[in-house]
Amino acid sequence: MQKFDVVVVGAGFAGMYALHKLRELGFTVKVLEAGDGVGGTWFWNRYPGARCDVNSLEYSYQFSEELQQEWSWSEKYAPQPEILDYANHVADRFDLRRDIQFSTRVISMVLQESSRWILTIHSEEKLEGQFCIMATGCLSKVKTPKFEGLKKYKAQVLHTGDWPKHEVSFEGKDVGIIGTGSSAIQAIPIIAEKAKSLTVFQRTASYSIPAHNAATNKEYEESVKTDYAEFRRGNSLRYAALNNNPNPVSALELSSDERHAYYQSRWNDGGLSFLASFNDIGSNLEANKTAATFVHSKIHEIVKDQTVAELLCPKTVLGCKRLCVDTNYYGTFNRDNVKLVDIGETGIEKISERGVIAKGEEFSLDALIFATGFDAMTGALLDIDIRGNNDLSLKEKWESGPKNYLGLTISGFPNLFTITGPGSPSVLANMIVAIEQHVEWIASCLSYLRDNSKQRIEAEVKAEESWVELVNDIAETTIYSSGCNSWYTGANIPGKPRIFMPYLGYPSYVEKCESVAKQGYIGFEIS
Ligand code: N01
Repeated sequence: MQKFDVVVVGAGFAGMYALHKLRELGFTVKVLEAGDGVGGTWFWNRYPGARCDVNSLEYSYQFSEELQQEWSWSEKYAPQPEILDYANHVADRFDLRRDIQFSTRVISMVLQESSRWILTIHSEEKLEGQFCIMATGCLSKVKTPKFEGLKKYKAQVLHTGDWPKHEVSFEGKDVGIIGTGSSAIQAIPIIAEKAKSLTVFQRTASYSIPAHNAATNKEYEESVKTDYAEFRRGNSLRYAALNNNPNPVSALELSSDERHAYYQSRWNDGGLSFLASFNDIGSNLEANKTAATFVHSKIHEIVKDQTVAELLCPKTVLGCKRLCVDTNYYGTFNRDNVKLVDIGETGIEKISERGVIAKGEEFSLDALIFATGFDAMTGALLDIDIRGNNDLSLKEKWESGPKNYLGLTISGFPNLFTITGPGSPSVLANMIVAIEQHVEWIASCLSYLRDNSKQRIEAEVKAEESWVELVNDIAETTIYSSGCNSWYTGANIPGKPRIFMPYLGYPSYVEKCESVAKQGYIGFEIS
């Protein structure tokens, strides 16, 4: 059996950096990756229109000054193929592939008395690691609803989160898409241009802000690159580690005309910074309503058929489900070949041999796309049979929701780390920034253990309980506790325990992680 200091599961941006960083520190590392290439999210999500909605100059690694200086993004919001190229470039530039085993799915992980982990992969081959790092991603286990009749459906079935590598042609086809979250909102305008017809099955309308994507502004790029480190430092002090130009003013302080004008300027700028228009959109429902009303007015302005416009207007709290960013999403519903079927009240009845049955009608389709999202944050971890102290499985431990310490470690599962796990800023921060912070914290922790001749680290139950309470208490002060059915809370998966998973506020999170380390890893048992 091959033995390593560290086994990393996943070769997305988290696993790649973990490998680089730990190898640099002299640890022996093996990365196991289910796909046949690096890139994680950007490897699997190849649907038409997939792109990042964080500015490219921010959605990139900062650990290497040379890398961030030499790489140039072609657009403000990079398209999926370019992000995948970047991931491949990083893998080559830092010679990562020699320590990554591709096409390898981890089936189980069992803790030994020695506190080392034995991992079994699909071929039943086993590997041993003193430490394991789960870099399995927050949005990597796709969710396909179990619609009656799906198995009998004869034509093409696709999922945005597991899109084929080859180009899929929709030319001359009647296409259906289920879901109107971020993935669908990006795919719908592109598919509509190609397909004979596109039927969109919407259960809950989403708020979407125009991206106003454009070629990279070279002057801006140069100004950032003049002092990239300072640009990154400034971003790391912001709530979501994004350069989103937060306005420190309450939405309720302005007159309605002033507020509208301000929202309009943010709408013109485009993108996620719309959420930072005022300082209380995320915490005060009345303030939030002003933002929602503004977006509703834009939808009614863009969409010609006012009945369709009204159906596209979300009735939920803005930002409670993740805000979407689009290019011509609402405008696409003005096309003659696009039909909106609102299934909010009735759901999808079933799938027939020919297509979808909803609202008593059969929609005959040549291709059916699931844009139905993911079993987020915990799905990929619980897919592996992970067994810690006394053979306790992670599934049992998290039966009523994920519990961990710092979003990084789990009591009962020593020597195991989760990158961007539940209980950490992860999906509510710039993911790459959150990933680098986690990798660096873990790397320092492993170096500390090595320098002090220690073999084992485990979160204390008490520290874990306080952490879970803190994550929930913070969420309670925000609009996230307003009860919408978001994947942040597990509400998109039938039967999944509902608990708000991310930690809100990147800077305070980092402070806490650093303070724990400075105090000799307080809250951990080390031996
Ligand atoms: O998934 P989603 P996604 N019957 O869960 C519907 C990131 N991302 O893949 O809301 C009918 O958001 C569901 O309806 P409802 C980003 O963080 C980023 O789009 O549950 N419909 C919803 O409309 C994002 O949030 C980028 O009522 C069903 C949709 O399917 C996350 O990934 C791009 C259904 C799922 O939406 C996930 O986005 C893409 C059912 N049984 C994704 N089940 C960028 O960076 C589900 N739905 C731009």
